Amino acid sequence: MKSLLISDGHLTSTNSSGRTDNLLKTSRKKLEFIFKKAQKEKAIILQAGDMTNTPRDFVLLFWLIKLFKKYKPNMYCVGGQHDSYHRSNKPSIQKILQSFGYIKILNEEPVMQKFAEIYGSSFGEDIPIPKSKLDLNILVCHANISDRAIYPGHEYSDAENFLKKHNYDLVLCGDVHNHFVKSYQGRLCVNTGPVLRRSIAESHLSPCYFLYDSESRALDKGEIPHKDSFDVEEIARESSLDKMVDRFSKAIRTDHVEEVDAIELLEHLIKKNSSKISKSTLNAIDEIRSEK
Ligand SMILES: [Mn+2]
Repeated sequence: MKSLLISDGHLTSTNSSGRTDNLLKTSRKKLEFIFKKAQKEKAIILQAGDMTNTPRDFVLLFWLIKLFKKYKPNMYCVGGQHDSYHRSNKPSIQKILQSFGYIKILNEEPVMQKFAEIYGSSFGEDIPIPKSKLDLNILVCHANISDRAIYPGHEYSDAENFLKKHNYDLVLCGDVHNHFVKSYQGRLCVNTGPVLRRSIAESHLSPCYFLYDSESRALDKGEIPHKDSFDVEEIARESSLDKMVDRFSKAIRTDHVEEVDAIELLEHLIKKNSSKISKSTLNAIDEIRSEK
C-alpha cells in the first residue's frame, strides 16, 4: 500500500506579488496532478495542513469540489493556521470538505489502514503517543519541525530529535516551508515543502510529493510540474513604491511637515523636464499657475 505525501498546499485563487501566472489555474493544475498521481499509484493522500492559503476562498472551493467529485481521492489531512480562523468553528473550506466526506481529519485516535495506523496532530495540538502494536505507525502533523533554521533566529524542533522523542516510523510535517528528509534508526521525518510558492522567498524550492511504500518503507520523491513564475523587477518596483508611499504617508502625519506646496514642486519638476512634457500638459499647468 502506498501513501502520497504532501505538506503545505497554500492553494489559492488570489495572485500574490510578482507571480506572472494565474494562481487559480495553477492551483487547479497542481491539485489535479496530485489526484491523478494518487489514482495511478492507488495511493491514499496524506496532507499536513494549510491545504489552502485562506480558510474561505470560495472561488477555489468551487474548483476543489469539482476535482474531489471527479477523482474521489482517499485523503487524510490535519489543520494548519491557514485552514481556520484561530481554530474557530466558523465555516471553512476544510470543514466543508470534511462535511461532504471528501477529506478526513486525522487526530489522536488512529485511522486504521490495512498497513498502518495513522495519527494526526493539527496546529497547536499535542503529539499523540502511538498505542498500536502494529509494525507501522504514521504521524501527520502541522508543527514547527525542521532540519535547519529557515530565517535568522528561527527556533524550531529538530527533526531528528523529534524522531528520537516520538516513536513513529514515518512523520509527515507541515508548517515550516522547507523541504527535508531526516532519518533516525530507519524511521523517517519528512516535509515536501509547499505545493504552491506564493512568495519569491520560496522560489528556490521545487514543489514535489513523496510516495511512501509501507511494505518496502521506501520513500520516492516526484516533482510537481512548476515554472519559474516570478517577475523580480515587478516585485522590486512594487516594494520600492510601497515603501515610498509608506514613508510619505508617515511623514505627513508628523509635525516635521508643516506644509507641502504642490505647485512649487510641480514648477521645479517642469524646469527639470520641460523638453519631455507635451505642450497640452504645459498649457494645463500654466492655467493652474495663473489661478494660484
Ligand atoms: Mn504553511
